[in-house]
Amino acid sequence: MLYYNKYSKLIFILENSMTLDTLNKEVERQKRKIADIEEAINKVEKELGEDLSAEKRDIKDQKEFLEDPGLQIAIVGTIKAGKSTFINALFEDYIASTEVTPETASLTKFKYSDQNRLIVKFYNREEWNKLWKSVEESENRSKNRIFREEYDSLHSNEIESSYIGRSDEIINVSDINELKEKVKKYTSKQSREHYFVKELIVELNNPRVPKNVTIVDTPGLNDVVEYRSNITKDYIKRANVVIVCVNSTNSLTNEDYLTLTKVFENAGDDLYKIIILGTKIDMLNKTQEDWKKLHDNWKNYLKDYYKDESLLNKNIIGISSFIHSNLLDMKKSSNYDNEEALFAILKLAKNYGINVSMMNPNSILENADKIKEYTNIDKVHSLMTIDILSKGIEIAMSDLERRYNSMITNINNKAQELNLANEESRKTLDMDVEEKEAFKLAKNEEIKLIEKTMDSLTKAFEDIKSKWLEQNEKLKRAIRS
Ligand SMILES: Nc1nc2c(ncn2[C@@H]2O[C@H](COP(=O)(O)OP(=O)(O)OP(=O)(O)O)[C@@H](O)[C@H]2O)c(=O)[nH]1
Ligand SMILES: [Mg+2]
Repeated sequence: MLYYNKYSKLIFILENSMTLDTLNKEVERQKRKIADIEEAINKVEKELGEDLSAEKRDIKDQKEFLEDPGLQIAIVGTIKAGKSTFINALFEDYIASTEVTPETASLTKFKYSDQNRLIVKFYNREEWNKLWKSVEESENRSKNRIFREEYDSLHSNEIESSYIGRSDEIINVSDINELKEKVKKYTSKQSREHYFVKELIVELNNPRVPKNVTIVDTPGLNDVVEYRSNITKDYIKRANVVIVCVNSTNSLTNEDYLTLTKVFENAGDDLYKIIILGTKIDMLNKTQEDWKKLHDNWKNYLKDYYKDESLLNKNIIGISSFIHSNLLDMKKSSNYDNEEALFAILKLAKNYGINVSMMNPNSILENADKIKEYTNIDKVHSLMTIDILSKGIEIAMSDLERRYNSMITNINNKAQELNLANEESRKTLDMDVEEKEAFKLAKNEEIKLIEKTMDSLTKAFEDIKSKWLEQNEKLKRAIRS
C-alpha cells in the first residue's frame, strides 16, 4: 500500500509537471510568434498607412494574458450579492472588505504565497479621464451625483495628483492585521484612496487559499460608474472559471440575468466552468423547502444553457457565508454574544432537524461540523480546489489556445482584406497610362514586399485558422441551440 501511494503520487507529480511544462512552452511559443506578427504589422502599418489599431489591441490583450497565464477564478455578481463575504468564508478569515452598502471598488486578486504581501496598481491619467467621463454620463442619465458627492466629502481630490499615474506599489506587511487594514484602504468605497486603485493583488499565506490559482473579488456589476462595471465585464472574458453570486433572498433581478448571460456568452462550450451560488440561504424562512423552490426555478431559467442536467444540480449551490464564518468564530472564542449570528445558526440548524437549543448554546458547538456542512462553503471549496484545480492546467492551456486562435484569425482576416485592397489599387494603376508607368513599377516593388510579408503571415495562420473555425462552428451550434 505504501509503495502504491508513493508510486501514484509520483505519477501525479510527473503528469502535472509535464503539463505545466507544456503550458510554459506554449506561452513561450506564443510570445515568439507575437513578436514576429507585431513586427510585420508595424511594417504594414507604416508602408500602407493602414489603421491596424484593433489588431494591435488584440495583441496587447494577448500579451497581458501571457504575462499571467495561470488559472483565474472570478467571483462576480450584482452589488451586495455577498461576493466578498463568500471569499472571507472560503479563506476562513476576514480579508476582503464587506459592508451593507456598496463596498468593493476595485478588482482584488487573491493568491497563495509564503508571505503576506500587497501589490497596488493605480489608474493612469488616460484611464482616470475615461472614468470621469463615465461618471458624467451616468450623472446625466440618472441625475444621481452620489459618486461625485462621496468623492468630494472624502476630499479625495486633494490626493488625486499623488496617486494617478503612480507606478505599482509593493507593500510588505508586518502582520495579517496590517494587511487587512491596507485591503480596506485600497478597495473600500469608504476610503479616500480607493478611487485611484485599478487593481489590488493580495498575496496570502493562508492554507485555505488554493495554490497556483488567482481568486478575484470584483465590484458589483451594477456599479454607479459604468467604467468600473466594464472593468469587471472585461475581466469575465479573462477569467477561466466564473463563480456567480446571486442573492437567494431576492427574486432574480434584471442585473442578475444580464450577468448570467454575459458569463454564459463567454464560456463557450465549457459550462462546467460556471458555478452559481445562491447566497444568504440563512435568511430564507424555511431553508430547505425555500431553497429547493428557488433551485428548481433557477434550473428552469438556466436549462437552455446547461444542457447537462447533472451540471444544473451540481453547479448551482445554496450557501451561507455568514453562518460558516460565525460558527468558526464561536468555536474559536466560545462566545455567544453575537445575537444575530446565534439566531441565524439556530434557525438553520433547526430547519435541518439538528437538535440545538437556545438554552444550551453548547449544543451549537457540539453540532458545529454538522451545521457547517449545510452552509456548503466547504463543498464549494473542494469543488474549487479538487475538481477545478485538477483540470487547472488543461483549462488554462485550452483558454490560452482559444484566445490566440481568435486573435490570429482576426489578424488574418485583416491581412486578406489588405491583400484585396492591393489588387484593387494595382488595377487602378493599370488603367492609368504611360505617365504612371514609372510610378507603377516603383509601387509594384513596394506592393510585392508587403505581399510577401502578408503571405508569410497568412501561411502561419492557416492551420490555426482551421482549428479556430472548427471551434467557432461548435460555439455557433451551441448558441443556436
Ligand atoms: N445573513 C447573511 N448576510 C450575508 C451573507 N453574505 C453576505 N451577507 C451580507 O450582505 C451584505 C453585503 O455583503 P458583501 O460581501 O459586502 O457583498 P458584495 O457582493 O461583496 O458587495 P459589493 O462589493 O458592494 O458589490 C453584508 O451586509 C453582508 O453581511 C450571508 O451568507 N448571510
Ligand atoms: Mg464586495
